[in-house]
Amino acid sequence: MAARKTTKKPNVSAEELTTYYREMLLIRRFEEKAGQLYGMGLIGGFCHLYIGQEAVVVGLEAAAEEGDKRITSYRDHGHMLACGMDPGGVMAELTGRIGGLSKGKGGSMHMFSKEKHFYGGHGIVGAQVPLGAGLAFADKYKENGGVTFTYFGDGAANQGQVYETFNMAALWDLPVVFVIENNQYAMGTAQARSTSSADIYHRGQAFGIPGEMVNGMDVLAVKAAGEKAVAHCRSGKGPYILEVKTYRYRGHSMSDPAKYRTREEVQKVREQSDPIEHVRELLLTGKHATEDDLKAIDKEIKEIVNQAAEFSKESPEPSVEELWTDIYA
Ligand SMILES: Cc1ncc(C[n+]2csc(CCOP(=O)(O)OP(=O)(O)O)c2C)c(N)n1
Ligand SMILES: [Mg+2]
Repeated sequence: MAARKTTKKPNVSAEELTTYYREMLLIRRFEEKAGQLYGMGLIGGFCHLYIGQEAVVVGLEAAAEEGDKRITSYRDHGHMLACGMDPGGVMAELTGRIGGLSKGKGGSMHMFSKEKHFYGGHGIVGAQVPLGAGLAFADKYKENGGVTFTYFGDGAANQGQVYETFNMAALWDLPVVFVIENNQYAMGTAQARSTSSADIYHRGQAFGIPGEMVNGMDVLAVKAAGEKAVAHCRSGKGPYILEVKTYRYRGHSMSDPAKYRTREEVQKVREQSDPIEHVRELLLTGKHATEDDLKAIDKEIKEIVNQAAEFSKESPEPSVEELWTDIYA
């Protein structure tokens, strides 16, 4: 992974940096708490944590405008928190309670928000990619200037439907940013074992879709690349690909013992490239914040997450009648 560069002083305000710090920390602490609740047996089924990847979604949300859409895979808690969905509603969905965003009937992989333009939450690898292009098609048809962020993983990038989608998105100049969250593993398979080329974003070339590689451990780099991609899409030039190089610290899901990599590998990334530590350093060295300021933010975030966890335990399970609501028939 590209090493983080902190030598150049970034042109960014204290307020902006603090916002990114807060948003990334919320995702990290939320996910840690979800991991704990899972361990306690309060969350069942699949649960895929986003720890390590926080800068990807926080950087791209900073490049989005009101009305833009987002759609992603099952590793979706970070995306929901970053677009402003309620942490209590997300956590209560994880515990399968009525206060959850899908009334406790969807779980970790199946949450949506019309208000925040979040279209899921998809358990089938790659399924969200054509759906993302469909959302962009609707925006283009309605001429509303919207852009859709369609997130998928390095493993999903080897699926055929991704390339059928690239073809149509390019053919119709759809305003969609394809975000490849390259965390370097697809379940237990390292990228080099599954993927013929080192750079996945190159694959857009066959369809005339421009793209670039981005350091996904640097929220400012992600934001800058996101702004460029969004400007491209919004100006009517069609899709854009961002391959965001990142890393997940935890296993694929809560049931993964992660035997396919060493502890040292994970530790090295944590020590050398952690996205939250990066912003923390920028805040402290730029004298934008003191240790005490950051401690106060940490406390505030912990409080939000604790409240979300309390709500997720106190909210009742859905009643049997709920089986007959929110269905097509
Ligand atoms: C069509 C389909 N095939 C296989 C699976 C099982 N599966 C779940 S996640 C996954 C790996 C996906 O890896 P990647 O796209 O890199 O995303 P990440 O989990 O790293 O975020 C696989 C094979 C599935 N859910 N759907
Ligand atoms: Mg992956």
